[in-house]
Parts: sequence; structure tokens; C-alpha cells
Amino acid sequence: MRPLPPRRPPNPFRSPLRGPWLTSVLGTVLLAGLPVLFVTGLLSYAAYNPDLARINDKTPDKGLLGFYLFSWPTHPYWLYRLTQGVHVTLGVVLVPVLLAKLWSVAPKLFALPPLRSAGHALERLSLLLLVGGGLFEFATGILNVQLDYVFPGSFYRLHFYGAWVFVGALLAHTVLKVPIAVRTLRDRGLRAELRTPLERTRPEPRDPTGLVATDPAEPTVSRRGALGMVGLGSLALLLVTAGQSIGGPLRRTALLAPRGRNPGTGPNGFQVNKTAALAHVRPQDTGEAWRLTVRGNGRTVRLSRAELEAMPQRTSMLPIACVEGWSSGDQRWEGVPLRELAALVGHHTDPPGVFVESLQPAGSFRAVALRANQVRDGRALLALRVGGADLSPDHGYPARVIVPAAPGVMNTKWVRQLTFGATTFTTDSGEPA
Ligand SMILES: Nc1nc2c(c(=O)[nH]1)N[C@H]1C(S)=C(S)[C@@H](COP(=O)(O)O)O[C@H]1N2
Ligand SMILES: [Mo]
Repeated sequence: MRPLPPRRPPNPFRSPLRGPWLTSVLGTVLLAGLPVLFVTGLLSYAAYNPDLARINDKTPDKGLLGFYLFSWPTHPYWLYRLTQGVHVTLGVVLVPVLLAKLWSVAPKLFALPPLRSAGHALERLSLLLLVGGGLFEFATGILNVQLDYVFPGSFYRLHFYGAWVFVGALLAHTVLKVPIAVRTLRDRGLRAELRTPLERTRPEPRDPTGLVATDPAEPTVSRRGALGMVGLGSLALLLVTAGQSIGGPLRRTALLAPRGRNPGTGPNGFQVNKTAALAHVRPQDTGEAWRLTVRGNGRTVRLSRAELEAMPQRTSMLPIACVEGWSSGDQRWEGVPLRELAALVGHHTDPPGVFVESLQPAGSFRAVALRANQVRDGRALLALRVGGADLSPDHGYPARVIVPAAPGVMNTKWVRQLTFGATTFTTDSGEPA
């Protein structure tokens, strides 16, 4: 008996919309957005001043990938709020486009046989890095924002290395696909296609890309309709996300914001990333017995809160802008400029950077190194009050740092010690910082 020819399963990819045109349109949108995501992501890493101290560096093994680092400026004071707001908002908004793009090329992703030749294997590998890398970056970013640092300690590393892998694959993919995308978009104008209703929606001509269905089903939606759904999805995500960065009345529309939609009322009524209780900062540590230790130049000064309040106070209108994309908006902070505290230990002109340590016993954001330019900016404070009231326990009472243009993590709460001109950054527990 002769063996039966292998039975081919019915082709599951029968949508008449698939084809190089739809893929090119979606690809063009991604090609406009992804570089912005990449650059704002790199900027976010630079904003931590990772080259200043190990403790600032969440990706210590970066090697050459840190080639572009520079000292993060303090002007304009809303810089990180802007770059990180764009990064997170754009990332969320591009999700429907990414999913639609993957849907549009699905037949290629599941093509059989999986490997036909060495060249084909290489192409598959680059696709794996592209698709896997893209999904990985979007998934880690969104999980980090929504699920409160689900990858303890490792998010930054995963997201940073993932970004380089993804961008490498994207670059190769772009070089390979731009010619066909340009040709396709030129042959089939966007306007004409967007005017085509369902009745006149036809599959694209068969072509070597293998995207067009061999046995297309009847269309149930036009290309205009399909792109419209993607656009509406993105618009809806924009509307429920952007408010967390923009603030004002829009904050209430930020339904996807992980924090701060109901932050309470009053001067301290804005987002809290980590509460005092979660940080294991106990009331007895922040009461009357609390002292701020200021060190530098071989000297040590200890100050009570009353003594800090007796120093000349300065007011700074500054936002907290978290890596998660949300911002508190400008708040009116009052306290002692960091450079005045440097002067207390003899740094009267051109103070150096400072190592800030919190009362918080453990956790990755309890200490930070600030650069000289941040200390020298007169708006950078050890804040005691916000919006005319004492800091609440959750916002860092008795004292917290606030620095213009810096990421939220630099604004250490429940400060215990400031070391100006520190050369080693080791916390009391001996942990390398
Ligand atoms: N000691 C300490 N300070 C900290 C943190 C922390 O976990 N511990 N979180 C930081 C982060 S990630 C942000 S975004 C801001 C949030 O400040 P807020 O809670 O007052 O809005 O505080 C920063 N300061
Ligand atoms: Mo943050």
C-alpha cells in the first residue's frame, strides 16, 4: 500500500485584510513610535546618574551599553516628567498597534516547516528576537507600572537589556523591510484605501511576502474599519493613561494609573509610591528623637527638626515624576536647600555631590547619590513641608529630598543622613551601595 500523502491542515489565516499594505501601515506607525520609546527609555536610565555610584545603578553590568551616559541636568525642572510621561504613555498607546501588527504577520510567525535552510533559520531567529523582544519590552514595562515592581530588583536589567536586543532586531528588520513597505504604500495610497468601504474590500494581490491569504474568507470589516478599531483602542488608552502625567482635572480620567486617583485631600493629597508602613519606617523613629546627620569634610553635624525649621527656608515648586509615568504635578515644597546643608560642614562654595540615606531599613530606593549639579541647584531641598503643611508620614516626614528634573526615586523620603563629598556609598547594613 502506498503511504498517504501528508494531510495539510486547513489554513487558519484566511482574513482578506492581511497583506503587505496593512502590515506596512502598522509597521510605519511603529517605526515612528518605537525610536521615541527607545530614546526616552535610555534617557530614563541616564536620569538615575548610574555612573555616579553603584547604588544609583540598577544595571551595573551594562558595560559598553552605558556609553552615552551624561550628567542629568536640573533644567528644565519638568524634564523627567516629560520624558518619562512620554515613555510610559506612548508605550501603552502603542499596544493595540503592536498587537495588530503581530496579527497582520501571523501567517509568517507560524509558517511551516519552521526551518527550510540556513538563511531561513537566520531570518527566523531575527524574527524571534524581534517579536519576542517587542512583547517582552511591552510586557515588562506594563507589568512594572501596573503591578508595582513585580520583578524585584531585576526589572531595570530586564527592560534595559531587552531594549537593546529588540532595537538591534528592529534595525535589521527595518533595513530589510523598508523597500517593500515604501513600494506597497506608494502603489496603494493611504487615502484611497481609507475611502474603500466594506463592499469594495478585496484581498491584496498575491505576492511573494506570503501575507495574503491563499483562500481568503469574505471580508467582515474594511481596512479602514480595522485601522479605525486599532486607532480607537490607542485613543482610549491615551485617554485613560495620559492624565496621570499631565495632571490637573485630567488626573481623574487616568483610569489605568496605578496610583493616586484617590490620594486624599489637603496639601499631602497626592500619590504615594511606598507608604511609611510598607517601608518599615516606624513612628518612634520619626518623632522627637529623630536627628538628621550631616557629614562632610571630616565633620559631623546633627540637627533636630526644630533646628532645621529655624534655618532659612526656601520654597520650590517641583513635581515628583515617577519612573512609572505618573507625576504629582508641581507641589510647593518648603525646606532647607541642600547647598545650605553642605555649607554647614564647610562646603561654602561649589559643594560636591551628596549621598542620601533613609531611615528605611531595607529596599532598593532607601539611599541615593546626587551629583554636584543637583546639590548646587538652589531649588533642590531637604523638604520639611509641602503645600503649607508638614510632610505626612507617607510623603517622608520628618524630611525628604526633592530635586528638580530628577526621577522620583532620587527624592528620598524619611532622610536620616546626608554625606557631602562621599566617595564610598555603603549603607549601614554594609550592603554595597
Ligand atoms: N526612602 C524611600 N524614599 C523613596 C522611595 C522609597 O521607596 N523609599 N520611593 C521613591 C519613589 S520610587 C518615588 S516615585 C517617590 C514618591 O514620592 P511620594 O510617595 O511622596 O509621592 O519617592 C521616592 N523616595
Ligand atoms: Mo518611583
